Amino acid sequence: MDRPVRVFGVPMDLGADRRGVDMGPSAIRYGGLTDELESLGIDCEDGGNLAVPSPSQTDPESGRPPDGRAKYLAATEEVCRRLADEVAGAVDDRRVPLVLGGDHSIAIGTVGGVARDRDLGVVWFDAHGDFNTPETTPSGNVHGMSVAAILGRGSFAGSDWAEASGVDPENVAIVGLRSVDDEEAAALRESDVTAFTMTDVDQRGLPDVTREAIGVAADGTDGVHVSLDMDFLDPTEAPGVGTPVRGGASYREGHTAMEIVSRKLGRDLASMEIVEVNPILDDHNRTAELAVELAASGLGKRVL
Ligand code: HAR
Ligand code: MN
Ligand code: MN
Ligand code: MN
Repeated sequence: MDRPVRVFGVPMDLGADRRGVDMGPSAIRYGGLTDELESLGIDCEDGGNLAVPSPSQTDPESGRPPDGRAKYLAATEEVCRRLADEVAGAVDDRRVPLVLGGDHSIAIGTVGGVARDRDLGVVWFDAHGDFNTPETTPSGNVHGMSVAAILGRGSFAGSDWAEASGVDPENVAIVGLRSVDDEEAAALRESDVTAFTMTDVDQRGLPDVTREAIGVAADGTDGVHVSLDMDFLDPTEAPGVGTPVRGGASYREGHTAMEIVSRKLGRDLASMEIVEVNPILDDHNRTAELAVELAASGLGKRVL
């Protein structure tokens, strides 16, 4: 890739039940992210970590919507606002933001920042739909609501921090689904979001599905954000995630998806984020090292 990158770490675990994802940015950096990208000739600057309050210092009920549940919502909002500002700053400096999680709630901030100056499409690789709202969530965990928040669904409607202006559901595609709650599934079906399950991947093959997802996100937009939840991959390859689900993408499929992202999007790749790495549950930093490999593939690494 010929554009410079700015990396941000967001040690966020307020949106997930398990502590440990807050250490994801460290593990991915330790896995050699900057060196790997520099070896590809990418100008890679580290913008450091955002400050994230600890759950023990934070009131989980603060910001709770009247008819729903969303733990640590006020604190999550505050972090996402700051992240959106940082990400928008990178875009102003003509750097591609590469955001490291942390749990997937941070996507609300990343997308909010990147979507500020353009019509943005989103490709979301995930085992989960992240399409719950405070009204439908079975857990109260905001990382299971980030797509709904970005689109301003449920009680996220009208909240400027969550509803990233410019993102249309017609330009959002999710790939890799295999764990979706009942009400969440109904909401996804009636929405204009394009959703590919692992059954679609089995039947059509990942390259075909990935190309269609990118087409959906790029259609009529000024750029595409790629959000990679590491639980998109099968737990045999990515054991260090908070909520592993069997039946995910293989090691090669992970690379193939990212290679297609890089080839097909080219300069339309607006930003990338890699989330849900949990080093406490990992096997010798294997998941973080895979995150580094996938970032490299997504940013243009080729075998030949
Ligand atoms: N659907 C469940 C919930 O909303 C779990 C989803 C969260 N897990 C993730 N997100 N890692 O991708 O609570
Ligand atoms: Mn997710
Ligand atoms: Mn997930
Ligand atoms: Mn639009």
